[in-house]
Amino acid sequence: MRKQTRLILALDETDVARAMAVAEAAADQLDAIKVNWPLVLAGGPKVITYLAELAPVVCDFKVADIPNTNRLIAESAFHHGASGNNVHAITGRDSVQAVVEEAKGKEVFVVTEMSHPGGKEFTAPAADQLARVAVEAGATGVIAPATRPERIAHIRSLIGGRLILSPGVGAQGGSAADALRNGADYIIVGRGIYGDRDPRAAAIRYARQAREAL
Ligand code: OMP
Repeated sequence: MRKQTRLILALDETDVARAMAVAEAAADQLDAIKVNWPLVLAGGPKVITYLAELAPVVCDFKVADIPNTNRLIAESAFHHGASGNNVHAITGRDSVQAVVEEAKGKEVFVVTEMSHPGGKEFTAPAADQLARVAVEAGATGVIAPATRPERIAHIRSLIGGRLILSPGVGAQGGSAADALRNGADYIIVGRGIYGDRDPRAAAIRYARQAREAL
């Protein structure tokens, strides 16, 4: 993905026409667009192909299955135009490895500690191991929580120069500046942009916050 604005839009808008309008309005402020099940279930996989014409698309399907099933999901996402996929490592190193192999040089991000309150329950205690699996499996980077920026700094210390994508800015209470200053490469913002009455203005605002933090 690009590394210009450091802003990734989480396009979880389920009104497909509005989602496309938001993406078009905000595209020049974005380094990537992340799509998750809500939009893909609403609009079908062709939304990946369409959005990929506007910006690099990361599929956030949080793939978490046996290696063969993971590989099949990743293959389809890449086939439809994704430049990256994310994956849970809780299912084990071989499951992550299968996606890295299928990516053939495209991007793979491993979810570590999750940003919501429940993320503290199971993912936080396992975060160090999950981050190590990301490194050992050759993933591009990890997902780490803007809601707990000190955890971004800790995870950074485990993964060296790999990328950190950080969700939880805006609606979940995290700050762009804190995430980036603690080692995130990108902030991920969903409702803070697509939920705004003026998504383009919101994207400009988050991109400015990112620029001023660096
Ligand atoms: P907002 O809370 O609306 O900004 O959206 C955050 C986006 O990041 C959603 O698409 C979530 O599914 C995703 N996400 C998290 O919020 N927390 C995580 O720990 C991991 C992710 C993710 O993997 O992207």
